[in-house]
Amino acid sequence: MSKCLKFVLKTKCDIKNDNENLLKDIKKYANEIDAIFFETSAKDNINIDALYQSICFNVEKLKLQDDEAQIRINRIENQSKYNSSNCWC
Ligand SMILES: Nc1nc2c(ncn2[C@@H]2O[C@H](COP(=O)(O)OP(=O)(O)O)[C@@H](O)[C@H]2O)c(=O)[nH]1
Ligand SMILES: [Mg+2]
Repeated sequence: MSKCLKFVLKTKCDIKNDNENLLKDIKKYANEIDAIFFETSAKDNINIDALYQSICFNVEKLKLQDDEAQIRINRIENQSKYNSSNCWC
């Protein structure tokens, strides 16, 4: 099963924005699509490290989940092999 991580970024957050609802709407959207949200500024170096750390951390987490899922699949497959022949040989 292929999985993907989703990130929503409000970039250039150093720039003041008068639209008070904008941030709320972006966060709501991120939440709706199950994405991780960051406000970043390349210019002022805000949350750039945190963003990359989050990517690495969450990729590792996904890989671990995949490994655990594979172990469960192997267990089920081995179990059905045993059931069909009633023998391991
Ligand atoms: N104020 C501000 N300007 C930025 C930032 N990042 C990029 N820019 C400016 O946005 C313009 C487009 O740059 P680009 O690297 O293509 O960024 P993109 O707009 O995110 O694709 C350039 O004039 C950059 O100097 C930021 O974090 N803050
Ligand atoms: Mg660009």
